[in-house]
Amino acid sequence: MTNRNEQLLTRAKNIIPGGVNSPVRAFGSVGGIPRFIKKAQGAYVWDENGQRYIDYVGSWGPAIVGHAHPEVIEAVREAALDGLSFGAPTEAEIRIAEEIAKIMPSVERVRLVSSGTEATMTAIRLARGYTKRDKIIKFEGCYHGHSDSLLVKAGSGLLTFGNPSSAGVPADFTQHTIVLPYNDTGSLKECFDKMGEQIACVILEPIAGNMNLVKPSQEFIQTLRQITEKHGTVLIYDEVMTGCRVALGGAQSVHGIKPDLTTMGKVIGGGMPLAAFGGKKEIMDCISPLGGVYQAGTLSGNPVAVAAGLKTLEIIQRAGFYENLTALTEQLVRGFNQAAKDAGVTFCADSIGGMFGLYFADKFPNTYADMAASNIDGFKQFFHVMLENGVAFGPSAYEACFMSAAHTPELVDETIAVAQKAFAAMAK
Ligand code: KE4
Repeated sequence: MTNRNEQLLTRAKNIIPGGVNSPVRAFGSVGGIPRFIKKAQGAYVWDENGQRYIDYVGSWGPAIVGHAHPEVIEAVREAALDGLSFGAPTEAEIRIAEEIAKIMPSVERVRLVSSGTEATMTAIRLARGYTKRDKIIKFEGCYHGHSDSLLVKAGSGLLTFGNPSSAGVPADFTQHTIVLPYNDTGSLKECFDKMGEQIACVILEPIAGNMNLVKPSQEFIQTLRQITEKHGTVLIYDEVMTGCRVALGGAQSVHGIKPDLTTMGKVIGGGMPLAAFGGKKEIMDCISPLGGVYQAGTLSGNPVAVAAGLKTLEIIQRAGFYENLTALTEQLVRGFNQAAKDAGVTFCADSIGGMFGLYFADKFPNTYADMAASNIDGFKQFFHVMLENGVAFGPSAYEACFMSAAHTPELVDETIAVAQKAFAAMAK
C-alpha cells in the first residue's frame, strides 16, 4: 500500500525544514515516519493512510475535552461568523480573563498572548522590569518555549551561568540565566546564599512534563516559595502544560502555593492559539500601557481562539470532569504497570490528574538525570509497537502523555491490551 505519510513527508521536506512546523513532530528521537494527521475526533486521530489511532498526545495537552468537541466547534463557528480578528478589545476577552482568575486565584491581572513561548518570555521580561534585576534561574530538564533567555543548558559548574542550548543564541543572551538541577533544594539554597539579591525570577515547571512527568518534592516546592519571598525574587509557575491538566487549578492548587506570576497555554485555548501570563497586580501593572515593560501582539486575545478557550473552560468545570479524567488515567497506569510486570519488562508509569508518564526504569524519575538514565531505546521499541497497533503516544521518551474526557474505560482497556502485546514483544 503506498504510504501517504511517506509521500507527504518527502513533499513537505521540499518546502518546510524537516517537513514539520515543530521539531518534535519529525520523529527524530524515535525514528520512523511521522503520521500526517487528516482529522481528529474525540479520543481518535486518523492519518493520511486512513489509519485510526487512540490518541494520548492530545496536541500536547490542549485536547483535554477530546478532539473536535461539538460544543467547542460550534463556539468557534459562531465566533468566526462575526469576524476572525479585530485588533481591538472585545467583551469575550474580559470573560476569559475573569474565568482564568477564578480558576487560578493567584492571578489578579492577566494578559492574553498567542503561545506559551510568548507567555514565558514576557513573564521573565516583566520580572526583570519589576525587580530591576537581570539574573534568572531555570531548572535542567524544564522547557518553557524557545525565547533566547530560556534556550540554555546547564553550565559546567553547578552555579555557573548557562550556555546556549541552541545555535543563534549569543552567549551574552544567556549569561544571566542560571541553570540548577530540578528538585535539588541544596543547590537552590546555595545559589540564593551566593547571589539571591541579584535574582529577578525563578521559573519552573511546577510539575515537570518536558523531561517526561517528574513530580517535585514538597521540600523543594516549599523552599522555592520561601526563598524567593525572602529575597524579593519573582516566582513564576510555568503552568502552560499543568494548568487545568493536573487539576482544574493547576499545580499551584495541588501544591497549595501562591506563585507571583503564572504562565498558561494549551488547555485554556482548547486547541486554538491562545496563552496567557498573569499574577500579582503590583507586578502586572508594570506591563505596557500602564508600566514600562513592553509587550504586544496583533492576534493577542483573538476572538475565535477566545471562543474555543471559553467553551473548553466551561466544559472542564462541569461536575465530575476531573474525577472522570483522573480515573481514566489511573486505570491506564494500573493496567500498564500490571502488563509490564506480567511480561517481566522493567517499566513503571505514574500520573497526576489527566497527565501521565511512562518510564522504562525501575523507579519514577526525580531529576532530568534519572530520565536520561532510563531505557530510552526501550521506549522507542514500545512506541512503535503501540503505533503500529493503533495507539499514539508523543514521539519522545521525554514527553508526558495526556488523557482526554473523550476516552472511555473500554478504550483504556483496549490500550492496555495493545500494551500487553508491546511488552510481550519487548520481553522476547
Ligand atoms: P508553545 O510556545 O509551544 O505554545 O509553549 C511553550 C511551552 C512553555 N511551557 C511549557 C511547560 C511547555 O510544555 C511548552 C510547550 N510544550 C511542548 C510539548 N512538550 C510543545 C510541543 C512542541 O514543542 O511542538
